[in-house]
Amino acid sequence: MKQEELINKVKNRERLNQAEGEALYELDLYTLGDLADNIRKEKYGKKSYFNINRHINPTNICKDICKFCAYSATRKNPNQYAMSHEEILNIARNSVSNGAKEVHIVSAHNPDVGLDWYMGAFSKIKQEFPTLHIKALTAAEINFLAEEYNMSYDEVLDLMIKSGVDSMPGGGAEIFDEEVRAFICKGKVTSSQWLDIHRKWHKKGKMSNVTMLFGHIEERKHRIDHILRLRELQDETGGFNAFIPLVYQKENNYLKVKEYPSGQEILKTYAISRILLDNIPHIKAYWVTASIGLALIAQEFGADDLDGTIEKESIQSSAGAKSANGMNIQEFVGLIKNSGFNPIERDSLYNELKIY
Ligand code: V47
Repeated sequence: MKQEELINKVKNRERLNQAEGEALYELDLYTLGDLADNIRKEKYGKKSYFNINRHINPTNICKDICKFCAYSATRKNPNQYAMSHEEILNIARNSVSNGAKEVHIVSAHNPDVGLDWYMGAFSKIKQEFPTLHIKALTAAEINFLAEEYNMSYDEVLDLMIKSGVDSMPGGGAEIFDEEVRAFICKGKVTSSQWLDIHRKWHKKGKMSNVTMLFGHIEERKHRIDHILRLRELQDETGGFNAFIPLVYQKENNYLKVKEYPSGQEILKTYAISRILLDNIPHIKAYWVTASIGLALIAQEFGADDLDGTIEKESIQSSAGAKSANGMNIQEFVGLIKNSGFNPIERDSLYNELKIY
């Protein structure tokens, strides 16, 4: 297909297939950026969403070994920990007093702490803060809990709802291609299991996000395949709020990568996500992995959300990201404004709370 035909297809809002998705990468950056920016403008104008949130990572002890992970306690990171419920609650208390409206709770697959440790933390937080949104447990953790405690996915999901979990984060998706996945995270939740867990969650009337870890050993075709598998599930359920391309961070882990993605490749990936995912409302430029500078530019390449202030972050900062202490709200808002966009504080389900 000629580039002109491809461009017209995007302008006419026609759906693209795998080959066409791959061909988008061949467009020059500005043409591609413009196409994505027009779609973004149509949906959100100059609005850029963020929330005031707190990431909590209660344990780093993990029975799985993902080559890209620098967070789990291993030979390279021997500092094992598992927080008590009181420690988790104290973090939530402190964050609420600082204005947090969401806690994002993601752990490792720790076989020693028990199911009640995972679920009890949520119910205690919910009991004390009924309106605080709890976004917790990736599909990888849910698969781990189901296997470990001999439960069905439905049973784990129902228990989450009973314990006060409001939505699911998008972690654990990595790259769906089975061959790449077998190399980077053999043994953890499979692609079809990941999709099935989100399908089941959506069918219970709940929302979730989805990530894609890129910039390691995968190729462009694997990213497009990942995105199209998501588009298919979203057609069926409509339960995804946001797509989050995570840029691979390279330090302190076991994945040897020949070539890291350039800024252009990262921006192209945001733009292509916006173009292909005509049914997932939000594209999140997660500043933690993209760097704040590139995340701000990504607002002109299809992204409409920058995640949040985060306060503390352990997973990507263990692998080199500059996110350990989150971002000050005034600074965050100032950066968005200075980049020409209107910062809109949202809640976890994208209701607008405050226009800055
Ligand atoms: O799935 C692990 C990733 C994810 C590295 O739902 C790495 O709103 C880069 O899911 N380099 C967990 N990434 C984080 C996550 C997330 C983050 C922000 C927002 C949301 C949301 C979800 O972190 C894992 C994995 O793909 N990760 N190691 C690394 N070296």
